[in-house]
Amino acid sequence: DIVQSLQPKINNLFGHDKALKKVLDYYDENIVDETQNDYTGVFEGKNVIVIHAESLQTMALNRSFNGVEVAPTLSRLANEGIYFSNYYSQVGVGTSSDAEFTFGTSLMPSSNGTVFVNYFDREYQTIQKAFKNKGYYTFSMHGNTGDFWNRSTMHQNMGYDKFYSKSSFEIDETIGLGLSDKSFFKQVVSVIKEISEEQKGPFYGTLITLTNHTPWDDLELMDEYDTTMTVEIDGEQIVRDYLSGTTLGDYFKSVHYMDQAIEEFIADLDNEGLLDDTAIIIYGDHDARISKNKYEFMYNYDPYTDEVKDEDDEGYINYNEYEYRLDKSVPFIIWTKDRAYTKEITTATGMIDAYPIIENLFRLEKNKFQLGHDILGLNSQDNTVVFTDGSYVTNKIYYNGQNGEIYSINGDVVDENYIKINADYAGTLIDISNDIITYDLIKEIKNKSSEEVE
Ligand code: GP9
Ligand code: MN
Repeated sequence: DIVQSLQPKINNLFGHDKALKKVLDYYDENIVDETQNDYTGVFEGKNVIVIHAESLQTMALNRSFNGVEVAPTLSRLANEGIYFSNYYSQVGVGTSSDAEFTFGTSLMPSSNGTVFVNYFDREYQTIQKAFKNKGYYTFSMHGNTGDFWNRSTMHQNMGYDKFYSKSSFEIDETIGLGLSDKSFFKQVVSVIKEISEEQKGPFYGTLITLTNHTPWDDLELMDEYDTTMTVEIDGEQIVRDYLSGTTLGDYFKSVHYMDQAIEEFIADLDNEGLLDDTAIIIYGDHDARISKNKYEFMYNYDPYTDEVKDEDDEGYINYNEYEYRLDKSVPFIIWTKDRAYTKEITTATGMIDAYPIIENLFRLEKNKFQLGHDILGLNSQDNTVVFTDGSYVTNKIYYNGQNGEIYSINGDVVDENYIKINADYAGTLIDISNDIITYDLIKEIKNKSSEEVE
């Protein structure tokens, strides 16, 4: 009995020591150095508004129906700003909250449970704290209750000075899960105005949208967005209503609504004089969880026959598992009103890279624990984006961590070594993150190094 009851304690001790050694060795070999490149400090001192866009996927941008774009504002911001068009969310079961975590810490989310719920009492090195250290006032805003994903606790832990949750807003219009994005953004502008008047320094604020959350079945308050396709058959114009009522059709309507909400928000900020010295950062938090067969239908629908093409038909798209996974890419946009930096980055980039990129643009103090890279400033041509299940994507291949399958993205051939080095790297990032999270190692390592200094 004694052995039995002591076993978890012994394992934990042993696990801790092993984890600490592994993490210290990793950072010894991968020192996060100061960098200087074309983008260092170019946005230093500007206010920051981060829009955490619920379920926004890249495939919704630059897509039109009947000549009208699904997301004209987001597409415009992407074209006018710094746009990562090959960017991936790296969430685990903690979805929205994992996106906030990876974006804010440059670590992978936990593989066992969810950081926001299970590891909320650990110390993390966050982008919010880094902005605070530069004299920024930090806040977050979201139309849902503060206890959802344990945000009230975790937003404080991450270094937000204030979290404006549901109770801070007037719930005057509800769509889907709660307060509509349009009402939310309208109300947010006046609060940001107050903040900017009251605070002496700049601000860093995260706005978490809500309306574009699955299941997109509450569309009455949204403008009618027409997802039909018109074709001419025997001189007659035929309208094919092939997507209405389907998950993808409803999703596009909902994204169109979010796009309008963001368009109005940016116009309102501008009217209040809040846009001139502010960088707008937008990311899709994770894919919309729409099943593969819906995409297959959309890509292979033939409006002339009103049927779905099969392998023998001309123009048939073999939409395999990997095309589907690549379609889960989400946008990452950094935009300023003066359009000072316009650039599309096609290098595979992950959400853990957001912090190092922003850190460089705003000249923040280096986060020594970051696992991501400054893909913008370092101008990488190839990069490895790791997913929580050990899969990864680069500019050349998608590697399935579950069965070892390789998908060549552009027909590139890679050698065994490339596959192995990246698979090891994926395992390392996942292990280091889990060790840090489970054993609260950032706190311990920081304490150790300050003791050494003394
Ligand atoms: C809820 C919202 C959705 O407040 O952020 O979370 P999700 O279901 O996407 O993880
Ligand atoms: Mn989400």
